[in-house]
Amino acid sequence: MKKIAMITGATSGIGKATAKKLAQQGYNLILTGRRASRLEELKTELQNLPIQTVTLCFDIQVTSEIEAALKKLPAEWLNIDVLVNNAGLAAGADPIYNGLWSDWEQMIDTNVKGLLYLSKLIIPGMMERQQGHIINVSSIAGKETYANGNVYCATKHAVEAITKGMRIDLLPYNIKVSSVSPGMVETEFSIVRYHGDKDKADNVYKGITPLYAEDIADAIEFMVTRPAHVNINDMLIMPSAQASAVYNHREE
Ligand code: NDP
Ligand code: 8X3
Repeated sequence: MKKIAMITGATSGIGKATAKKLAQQGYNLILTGRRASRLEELKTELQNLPIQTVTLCFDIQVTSEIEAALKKLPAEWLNIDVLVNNAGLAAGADPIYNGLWSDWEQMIDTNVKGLLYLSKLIIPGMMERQQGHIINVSSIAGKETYANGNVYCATKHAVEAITKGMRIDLLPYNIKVSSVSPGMVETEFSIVRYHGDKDKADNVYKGITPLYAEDIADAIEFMVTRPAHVNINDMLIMPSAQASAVYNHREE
């Protein structure tokens, strides 16, 4: 019987790259995101591999959407072995006195509340089966705070605390809890952060070789392929040209 991995935010970036890696590892996949056409494209891309893929289209900010999507899953698909809580975003990069309520709400509702809602629905099945692995995608922003990062950093600091809390509470149930904490990864992240301003987004990676989504997918693949007695608590992964959230070395 193949293992099942659910990956949130699989329509782009780290989630999409992780889906491809775990497909190569032989996992059956539940792929989620809001953009249905992207989910279907990825499903088609994976169709030649000897795995099965189910797509669930929902906004992780909306509990009723999550519940309705999970209700559509056939019972055997509810035996989720690996949950990768990846869906997330930064919205805006403004000093605290200029931030938009709507950006703050979107980040908190997605990165914190969405991760919690979905996890709460998946964890009981893992507890019943006494088996599971949850991987939360955090960030260097979960460990450091930088200018204009205020609320995004707060959400990722929350992810760090939730990860540690989950690990403690799920200890008796043989459920591993890990996090992966990347520095700069070139995905759609900065385009989303700057509300579609491609020039601003390109500037983020100017003069630097950033991480690519596949680098983080590699780390997640490593985590899920450790023996049963080994848990990788956290991996902090940076581009070689980035020493911290604020120190970068850029070529002219
Ligand atoms: P992308 O923008 O490329 O991907 C984000 C994914 O999250 C998309 O698949 C998107 O799907 C999904 N998503 C966003 N909002 C929602 C929502 N409301 N409901 C459901 N799905 C949602 O960025 P990344 O791949 O870079 O980001 C993935 C994770 O990695 C995020 O948690 C981010 O904070 C974290 N991270 C990113 C870093 C970077 O530099 N890129 C560094 C450190 C951490 P859709 O729009 O289709 O709903
Ligand atoms: C995304 C990376 O540097 O914007 O989490 O915090 S950063």
